[in-house]
Amino acid sequence: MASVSVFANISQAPEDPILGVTVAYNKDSSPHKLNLGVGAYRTEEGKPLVLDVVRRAEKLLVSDISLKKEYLPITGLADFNKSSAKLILGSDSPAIQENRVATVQCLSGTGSLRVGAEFLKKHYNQHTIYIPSPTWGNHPKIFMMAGLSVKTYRYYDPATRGLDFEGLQQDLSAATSGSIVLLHACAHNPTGVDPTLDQWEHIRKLMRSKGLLPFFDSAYQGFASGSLDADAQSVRMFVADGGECLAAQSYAKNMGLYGERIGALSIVLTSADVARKVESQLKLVIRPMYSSPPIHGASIVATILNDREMYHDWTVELKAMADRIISMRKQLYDAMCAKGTPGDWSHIIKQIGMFTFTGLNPEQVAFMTSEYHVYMTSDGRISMAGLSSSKVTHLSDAMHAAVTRV
Ligand code: KET
Repeated sequence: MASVSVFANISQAPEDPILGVTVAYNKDSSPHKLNLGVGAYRTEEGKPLVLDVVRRAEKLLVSDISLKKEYLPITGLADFNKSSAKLILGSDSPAIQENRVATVQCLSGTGSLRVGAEFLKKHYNQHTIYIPSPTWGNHPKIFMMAGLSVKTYRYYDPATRGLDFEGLQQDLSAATSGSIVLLHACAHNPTGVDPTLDQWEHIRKLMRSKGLLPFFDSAYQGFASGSLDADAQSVRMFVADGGECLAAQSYAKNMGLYGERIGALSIVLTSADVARKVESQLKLVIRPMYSSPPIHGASIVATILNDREMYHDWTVELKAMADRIISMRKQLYDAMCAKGTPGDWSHIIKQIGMFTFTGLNPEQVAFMTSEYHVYMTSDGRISMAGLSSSKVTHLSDAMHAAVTRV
């Protein structure tokens, strides 16, 4: 047999800008190494966390011998879909009561975005999607791979380290009518900057007046404010006006179910008749991609969402995660102030959600990694959820050195 591969000319692909940070971290043998790359929650001891309520749900599932491992329907577990729609739209949502929502279980947030994108490419008359600048690095790739054309709208102003509300409004006003607009439901990644409710209302009016189609990415519900309802307000404002929208939900972060790959896509429509037809078409999108979704994660989520006591216990654990992140912000900010590091670091406590968008440049990030074994994405984003009290001094030392020496 010939020893030359038919793939001999293939080129080595670069690591993923976010998940590749963990690959590099794993190769580092330093005892001081710190992974602030991927947005994954760690305890004060720096350990991954499986929520207590998730363990309880899993015990119930394992001991229930009536449960089978049969294929789920193409659309997923019905109980899961219903509860997921209620979680994002509100339990009293008229759209749900009127059967105007088509919900399908998907492979976490990413899979939900991809299924939504494939559906839009096939059935929507506009193929341009506007995403914020900056945004989660996988967004442009997901939408491009689905065949949509990706444009950006201004979102973040580095000068104020806040929302570029003027730029956002100008860009959305200039968008072709009917275009799709990707919106982060809360806890914008990577900037940690969200519009106020008042600004959301302006965005809603502007988008509706131009017939722009909202596609919400909700990967951090509960992580921005600690409240599931407060973090869904942006989506609910758009649904309350009776108009249509899409929402991709992930349970990776808020239930700590990262590797279970569990999420949902909901499409809110104007009538039950259209919702039924949309659901039938979503099945045709899903079936040739992965046939039907996995059962375990959906069963965990459905168990928790459908049991009053477990649901309550989840909200308590979620709030505790959100609070620990807020406490990390305060500790890091205090440490930077105590050192007198040049610059204004108040954005560390003003930004919300899992990340701080530090403003550090790629050279400073590279320096922190090589000299201090601190791993983070090259855009200067740090996952506050990966930090713990015992590591704050190390991180602030690294940041101080980067700012004063690079
Ligand atoms: N949307 C946003 C905004 C997001 O930050 C992530 C994940 C996802 C969707 C998808 O998550 P999923 O695990 O498919 O439910 N973000 C983190 C992890 C990653 O990049 O995959 C991150 O930014 O670190």
